[in-house]
Amino acid sequence: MHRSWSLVLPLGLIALLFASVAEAAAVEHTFNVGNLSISQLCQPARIITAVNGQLPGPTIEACEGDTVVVHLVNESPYNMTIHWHGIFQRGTPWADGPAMVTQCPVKPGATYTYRFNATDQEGTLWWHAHISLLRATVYGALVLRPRGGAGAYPFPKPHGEETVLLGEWWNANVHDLDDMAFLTGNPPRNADAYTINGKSGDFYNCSNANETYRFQVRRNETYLLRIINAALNTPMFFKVANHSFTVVGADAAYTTPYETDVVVVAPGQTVDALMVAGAAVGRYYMAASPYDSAIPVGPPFSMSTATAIVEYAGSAAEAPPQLPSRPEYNDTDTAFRFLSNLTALVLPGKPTVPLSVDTRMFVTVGLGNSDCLPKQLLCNTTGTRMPIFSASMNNASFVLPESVSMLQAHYANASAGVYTRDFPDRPPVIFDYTADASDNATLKYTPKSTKVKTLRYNETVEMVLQNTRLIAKESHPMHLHGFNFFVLAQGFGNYNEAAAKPQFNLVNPQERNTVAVPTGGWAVIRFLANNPGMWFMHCHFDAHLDLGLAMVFEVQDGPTAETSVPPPPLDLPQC
Ligand SMILES: *[C@@H]1O[C@H](CO)[C@@H](O)[C@H](O)[C@H]1NC(C)=O
Ligand SMILES: *[C@@H]1O[C@H](CO)[C@@H](O)[C@H](O)[C@H]1NC(C)=O
Ligand SMILES: *[C@@H]1O[C@H](CO)[C@@H](O)[C@H](O)[C@H]1NC(C)=O
Ligand SMILES: *[C@@H]1O[C@H](CO)[C@@H](O)[C@H](O)[C@H]1NC(C)=O
Ligand SMILES: *[C@@H]1O[C@H](CO)[C@@H](O)[C@H](O)[C@H]1NC(C)=O
Ligand SMILES: *[C@@H]1O[C@H](CO)[C@@H](O)[C@H](O)[C@H]1NC(C)=O
Ligand SMILES: *[C@@H]1O[C@H](CO)[C@@H](O)[C@H](O)[C@H]1NC(C)=O
Ligand SMILES: *[C@@H]1O[C@H](CO)[C@@H](O)[C@H](O)[C@H]1NC(C)=O
Ligand SMILES: *[C@@H]1O[C@H](CO)[C@@H](O)[C@H](O)[C@H]1NC(C)=O
Ligand SMILES: *[C@@H]1O[C@H](CO)[C@@H](O)[C@H](O)[C@H]1NC(C)=O
Ligand SMILES: *[C@@H]1O[C@H](CO)[C@@H](O)[C@H](O)[C@H]1NC(C)=O
Ligand SMILES: *[C@@H]1O[C@H](CO)[C@@H](O)[C@H](O)[C@H]1NC(C)=O
Ligand SMILES: [Cu+2]
Repeated sequence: MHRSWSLVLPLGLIALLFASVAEAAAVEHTFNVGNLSISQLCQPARIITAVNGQLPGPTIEACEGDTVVVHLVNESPYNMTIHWHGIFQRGTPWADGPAMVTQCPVKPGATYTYRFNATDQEGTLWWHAHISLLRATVYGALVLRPRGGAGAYPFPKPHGEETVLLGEWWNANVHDLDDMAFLTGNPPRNADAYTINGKSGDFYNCSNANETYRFQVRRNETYLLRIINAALNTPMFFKVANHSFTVVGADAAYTTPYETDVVVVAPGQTVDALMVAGAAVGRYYMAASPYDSAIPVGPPFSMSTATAIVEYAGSAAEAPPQLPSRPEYNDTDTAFRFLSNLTALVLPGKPTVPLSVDTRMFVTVGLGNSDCLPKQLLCNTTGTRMPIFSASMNNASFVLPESVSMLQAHYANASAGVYTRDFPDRPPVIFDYTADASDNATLKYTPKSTKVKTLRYNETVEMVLQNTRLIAKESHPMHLHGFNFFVLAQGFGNYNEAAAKPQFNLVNPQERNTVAVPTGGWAVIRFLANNPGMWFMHCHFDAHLDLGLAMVFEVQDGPTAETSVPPPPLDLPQC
């Protein structure tokens, strides 16, 4: 069975027509990635890289269990890969997408077909480029509805649904920014604007009506907002003036309904929230404003606010919208209250938190310094070892291999020269991770390497993620490919097992693919390694990923063909 419906008909109509179809279907798209000329913020038109001429790119709509097929046609001048963020890719590790981890890039002029099943997940995910900084403009939503359609949600069926993609915009070529960042050894500069569905809204120096996204509602109806943080480096506070939300999902896992008037969403995360259009008929701003958790303060960032307009049917077209109050940029209390209070909606047949643990890891995450690389300018001009800005997990600063992808090396049983199996379970030195006095040159120094942690099929892993004060504390959004994990507990300061264990939620911990480790704090996660392959774990700030805040889990094959890495697809790009 093979229906290319999504290419032909409006998706909303499709969802209605096929809501009662119970069998799995194929959802097929062609993604032409190429140049798009676009004018934003009253700048002269510039050329960006985009899918099918759209910013954000097309939404993929599927039902749980469907097969998703996406033909990537690279018409851009850059190497390209696409990651299906949050999809488990069980049995399809070659379709995960991170460049040089599971595949070599798709070169300009080349094609690659991603094929995977959206099994055992419902809710909101997304897709994005996983190479250079190109995800700044190459991204879109991936919506997974229950088999039975919108009537089968574990909450009352909303009257309407809306995807709300939060992003960042640069008045620059982001690929060049990435190259420059590498050459200078500094992170790329911060964004010029935040965006909602690609548009920055009414509060930038140059704004016009066509740069503000509008969302039409009818009074007293309920809407499901699928909020996705696609920004490269900025966690966001999200509010709608005079409206509150009931959170019902996060990272495509249902949550216990949680009432709030502010949603907090870190890069890589999604939140599904119901909003009742229960205010007076009128116009209200949706606002996305930054949460900057760096202590002491990091590089300057834009304190601006992206807005869109929630417009009630019957409101006077030009009535000035209400603007919500926004949390301060450094409001860690509000961020922590939201992020730590979510719990899973426990449903029959859904996986629950593993109660026994095979492998325990304690992993520091943070910034540091490394020696510059020969290709970098500092080394080049001085000819000596100069420190460059860096980041690491357990003091190992990750670099991607260049000759072959890690999954190809794994499959060919040829890891030599590509990666080593010595990612440590503990940091090399135990110190006061979060104290200002710990920010010394010895502790900051971190060597570059390509280390993996090897797991047996079906091992259960508990990982404590501990942020450090090296250079700055910061809430790093840690994303794991190939799995969801359960978040058992979170807190501030140095992790203290004796104090933390009694607080572990082993009943209904939130299930996620990305956890924002509290700034200067820790989070405890558990997952079941039931998915053979090479799975990237990394900070979802692109600025930190490039600096090496990453590692890879190598999960060995299980006993059967279904539990083993299959042969690569014939069109897998070669380096
Ligand atoms: C795309 O834009 C780049 C400039 O950013 C240009 O060099 C290239 O020729 C363009 N490619 C196509 C196919 O138009
Ligand atoms: C994906 O789903 C199809 C149709 O249900 C099935 O034939 C195929 O084996 C599945 N693939 C994997 C890798 O599970
Ligand atoms: C608007 O321009 C002023 C002056 O150039 C600048 O200080 C301010 O940050 C800008 N605001 C936004 C939202 O870009
Ligand atoms: C957006 O509006 C401005 C004037 O406000 C106009 O010059 C421009 O062409 C419009 N752009 C699009 C894409 O409609
Ligand atoms: C919305 O609900 C309120 C309170 O229940 C009611 O007074 C009002 O008439 C309703 N408005 C519409 C447009 O249905
Ligand atoms: C919206 O809320 C603000 C306070 O946050 C209040 O001043 C205003 O009157 C409200 N507007 C409406 C239309 O309810
Ligand atoms: C947030 O920053 C402001 C200054 O911008 C400062 O006055 C305030 O104390 C800070 N709040 C916290 C919780 O650090
Ligand atoms: C959420 O967490 C905070 C601690 O950060 C706690 O004070 C609060 O009571 C919790 N519950 C709700 C519903 O916010
Ligand atoms: C400096 O860069 C140039 C051009 O990339 C290269 O030819 C030269 O070998 C580099 N020098 C050092 C010391 O790495
Ligand atoms: C840095 O911290 C380490 C570990 O606490 C300590 O051994 C070392 O003496 C410190 N170095 C300096 C220069 O303070
Ligand atoms: C892996 O674990 C799952 C459940 O946790 C179990 O159903 C399955 O039999 C296990 N497989 C192997 C090979 O251990
Ligand atoms: C594209 O990727 C290939 C490896 O597949 C690499 O050799 C080449 O340098 C890359 N090109 C660019 C422009 O990064
Ligand atoms: Cu980070």
